[in-house]
Amino acid sequence: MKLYFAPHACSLAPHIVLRELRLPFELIRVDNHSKRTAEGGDFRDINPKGYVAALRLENGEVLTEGPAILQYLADLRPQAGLAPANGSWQRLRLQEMLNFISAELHAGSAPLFQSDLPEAARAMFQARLGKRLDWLDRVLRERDYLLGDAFSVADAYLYTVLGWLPRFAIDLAGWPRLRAFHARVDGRDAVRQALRAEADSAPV
Ligand SMILES: N[C@@H](CCC(=O)N[C@@H](CS)C(=O)NCC(=O)O)C(=O)O
Repeated sequence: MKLYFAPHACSLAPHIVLRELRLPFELIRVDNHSKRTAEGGDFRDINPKGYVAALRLENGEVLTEGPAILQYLADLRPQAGLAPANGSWQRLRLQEMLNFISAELHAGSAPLFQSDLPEAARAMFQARLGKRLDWLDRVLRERDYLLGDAFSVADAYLYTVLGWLPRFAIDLAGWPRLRAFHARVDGRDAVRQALRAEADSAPV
């Protein structure tokens, strides 16, 4: 398997999960501006949508979209418990959470990466993000991880997105349970290894 990634982008979530599951994989860096890959090709030949993450399987199939990749990986090693069984009610709870992170946090924060975003729009997106974080902070009142007491692929995704907040001048101090969650996940071996590998990867 090959994971196409850009450092600190949303591809960090499947990267963490690959390491949590101890699956064999190759990490291929992508320059998100030039769209060149470390293999020397044009990334749009791998994912015509032009964005990471993309997972190339041994059979040549390329899977894109974070929530789909995360569930595919978890199902390769169901005994690791990173996703509830397909068809179960709890699996729907996972999908509910992945969609929330994808649509409300990930897509909701994307405009804030633009330095030329008008101030009024920036304030509006920040306020909306704040409401979503309020809800998550309440969810974490009763549990250490999004689905309960155990780490799941949704936690890898949430950890990744929370890591962007300082760039938007959003301080997790305002959401103490989210801050504790971030610190908890940050200490996992797979997370430390993934961050180190991304930092050590050569620019394309
Ligand atoms: N819907 C996609 C969004 C992926 C996405 O936003 N990727 C960003 C990095 S976090 C990217 O590669 N952006 C570069 C671009 O759009 O040109 C998913 O959930 O996987």
